[in-house]
Amino acid sequence: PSASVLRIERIQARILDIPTIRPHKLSFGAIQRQSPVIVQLWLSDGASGFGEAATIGGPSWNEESPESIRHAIDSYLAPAVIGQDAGRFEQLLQRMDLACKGNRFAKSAVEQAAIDAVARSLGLPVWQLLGGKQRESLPLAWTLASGDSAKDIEEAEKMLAARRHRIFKLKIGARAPQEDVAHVARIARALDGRASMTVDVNQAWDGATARRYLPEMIDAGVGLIEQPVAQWNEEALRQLTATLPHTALVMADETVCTPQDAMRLARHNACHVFSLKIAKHGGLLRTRAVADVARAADIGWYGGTMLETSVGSAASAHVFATLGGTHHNCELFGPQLLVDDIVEQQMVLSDFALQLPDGPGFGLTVVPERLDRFDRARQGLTPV
Ligand code: MUC
Ligand code: MG
Repeated sequence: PSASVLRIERIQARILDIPTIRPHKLSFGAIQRQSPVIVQLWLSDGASGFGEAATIGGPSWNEESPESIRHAIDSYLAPAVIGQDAGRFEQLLQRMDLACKGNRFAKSAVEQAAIDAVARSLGLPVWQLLGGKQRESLPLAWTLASGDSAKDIEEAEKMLAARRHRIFKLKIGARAPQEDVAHVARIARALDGRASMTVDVNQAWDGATARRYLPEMIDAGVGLIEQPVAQWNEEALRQLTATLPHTALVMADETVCTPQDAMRLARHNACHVFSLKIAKHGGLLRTRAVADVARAADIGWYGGTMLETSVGSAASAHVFATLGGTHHNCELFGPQLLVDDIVEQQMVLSDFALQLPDGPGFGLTVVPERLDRFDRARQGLTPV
């Protein structure tokens, strides 16, 4: 073996608990804290890198939870990659796939940490290792999810005045659909053409409800509709994509995880846009694979989030910056929804857009004391 090979020496995964600045209400429940799993990975030359896997509400967004992620890493994924050449990213993914089915969030955190570590060791930004950047910034959406129209309008006005966000995603699906229509219409009227609006139903509706109520939301001004029906309900997604007014686009989120999911959706013309998320795809390389299917199928992409800290958000920003094709903005606002962060300096937000960091690795510096402060084992908290 060549002396320049960077071997993986050690991997540590810890669960942090960080409160949100306000309750964040989704169709399946409200969250008041995030519990990201932060992975640190050390190389034989002494360099180290970080990765992150965050879920929303334990295992209620999909099957993985902070506890399952840490368990998969400690018991199966770390043993599969320790001692291996960290720079062979695809081979690391294959070894992890052999050792462990599914568990893509967990694999994503390990892959991120390996890529960050190798990039730092080489003194290069991660976007450089992924093929080079095509953009310096990404327009950044904010999610209005207090559950209260007046509070949401006040929050949106503040964001507009501060020139932070003019794209708003509304979380709906918890209440009766008529109430959601009224809520969306109130916000749309108040913002009156000054912002664009997305609704995310997080799988709450059946096909009939979606067909009945989405046209009213589109009339009110909604331009992007995210995961209106259950993850499995591709037939309803397809019908909506074919029949809704052309002023709105249908976006798959929970339904599009693997490149094979992407192929199936593309073959059936089941959506206009994929929400890309490094966690659900299983890392940065798989995110690029899903984005490649999107581009080949004339499907657009949106830079999605699982409400990560700055570590996972920067990892996402790096891969999103390398993508071509039609993009529909990003929502990497996790750091702003949390009361505190684990890095020295967050990514810069200016003029309604997130600016891509340029330093080595993901371009941010993790503060070890902050990891300690939020570490679940030290805080003595229990799962959500
Ligand atoms: C989701 O399903 O998109 C992203 C933003 C937000 O508010 O919730 C998430 C999850
Ligand atoms: Mg979503």
